[in-house]
Amino acid sequence: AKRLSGKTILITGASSGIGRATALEFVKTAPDVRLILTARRQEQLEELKTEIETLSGAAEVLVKKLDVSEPADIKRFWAELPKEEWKDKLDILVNNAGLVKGFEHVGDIAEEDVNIMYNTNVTGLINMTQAVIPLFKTRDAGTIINIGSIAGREPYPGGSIYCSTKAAVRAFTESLRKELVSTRIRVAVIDPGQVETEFSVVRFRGDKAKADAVYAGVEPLTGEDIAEIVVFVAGRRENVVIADTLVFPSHQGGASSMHRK
Ligand code: NDP
Ligand code: 8X3
Repeated sequence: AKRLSGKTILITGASSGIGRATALEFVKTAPDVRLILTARRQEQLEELKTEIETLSGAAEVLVKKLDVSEPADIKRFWAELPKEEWKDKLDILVNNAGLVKGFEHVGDIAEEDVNIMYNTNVTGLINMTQAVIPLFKTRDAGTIINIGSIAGREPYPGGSIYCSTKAAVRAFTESLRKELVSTRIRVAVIDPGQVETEFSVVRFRGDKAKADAVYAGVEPLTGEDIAEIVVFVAGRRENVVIADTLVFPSHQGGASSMHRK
């Protein structure tokens, strides 16, 4: 808690699921954190800000609408972010924004779905990272935590695009960590297995019944479970890098190894 006290943390995709839970977990761990909460849905972010301010009077929260899949929007975001108060103070970036669309097989995947997954999960994460690296290098400090997935390690049929985006996150993260070995900047990837969030509702394009079926007879992880790990990774002594973490619920042994009751 002491190590995270007063830290400035930027979270992408904070409007739901893991990102939202991560914001709350940082505040529970260090009540005086300073959070920059971003996503496309501003209303959810404003609600989260109110919830955080009720939880801790000492937390500072800045809400910013940001679509990471749009390079121009990322540029606008950084240009508008108050320099001395927020940008120059940034300590931690959590690249969490991401999504999956559909289960179609190669040959049948809509171009729009390919683009939204790559532009969000890969290009968005790269662009956000490129924006903070110069800041972190100037201070020879900073932590980048990327949310990957078991899907990046174990590709499955019907997941060619999503799985390959998460494999890209993994490779990008590893190159970056190696590029930064002469610095004090930390780079981590956390790969969750099955987590119940809005993830499957988005995958099935709003079909709640299909999304619920994904979690029938199993006990998935919650956003809070992953949030606790993000905050743990961020809160280690500055010389400690928890480089790589794979997290399953107990019924899961791999992307397609699942025990159902
Ligand atoms: P949710 O759908 O609940 O949350 C996804 C978040 O990403 C939302 O806040 C959404 O906000 C945001 N987001 C999506 N597209 C964009 C965009 N273009 N720009 C900015 N923000 C965006 O799912 P999860 O919490 O589960 O997902 C979080 C991360 O965890 C993702 O990277 C996902 O791939 C990964 N993951 C999830 C697993 C799971 O089983 N749930 C397992 C392994 C990894 P908004 O719509 O407001 O923009
Ligand atoms: C989410 C995990 O296996 O449903 O990243 O794609 S999986």
